[in-house]
Amino acid sequence: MTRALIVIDVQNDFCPGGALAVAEGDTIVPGINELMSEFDTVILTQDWHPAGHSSFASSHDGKDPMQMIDMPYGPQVLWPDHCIQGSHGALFHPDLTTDRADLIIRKGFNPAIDSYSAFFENDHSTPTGLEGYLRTRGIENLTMVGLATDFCVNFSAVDAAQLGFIVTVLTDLCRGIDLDGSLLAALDGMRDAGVTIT
Ligand code: VGL
Ligand code: ZN
Repeated sequence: MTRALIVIDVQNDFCPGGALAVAEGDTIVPGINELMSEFDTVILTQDWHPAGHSSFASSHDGKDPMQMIDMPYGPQVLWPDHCIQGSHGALFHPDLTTDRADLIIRKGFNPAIDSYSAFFENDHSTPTGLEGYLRTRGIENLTMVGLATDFCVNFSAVDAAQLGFIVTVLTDLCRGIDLDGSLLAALDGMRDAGVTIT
């Protein structure tokens, strides 16, 4: 069975010193680089927002980062400005091996909708195209690593499992944000969706 490694959002803004830093986010980079040699196909995802994106607290009067807001597609956490297209923060961590990537999929570019998942925007219906890419290449088995465990890794893994892919998340090579218990909830949700967690 054809397998792919999907490396989620290992970008400067999610690493220490970045705008939405995940604790120890940078420590997973060497392990991810080593793991790439075990896969024929490596895919990277890149959070890629236009300035003024609707998921930024700064785009909403009187709102602070980490507050919730109701969007037409459901509840949405408001984030600090991060991963702005073309910015240093949106670049991959400088030590991440990017040469092995067959595909770099960018997400979150729609100003009105956030996109945690590599498969669908947060309306859970607008596709990114990744499903078609994988299916047309005959890839059925996915291993996911990266940032953040409880947001983009979680949403990507659950969507992939629901689409019928065989999904494993290697938690040693992920780090989480953990907002109000979101890390444990994400691990439970991924298991419930049929994702193998190691
Ligand atoms: C992410 C929050 C906002 C992630 C992206 O990569 O997990 N989290 N944008
Ligand atoms: Zn984002």
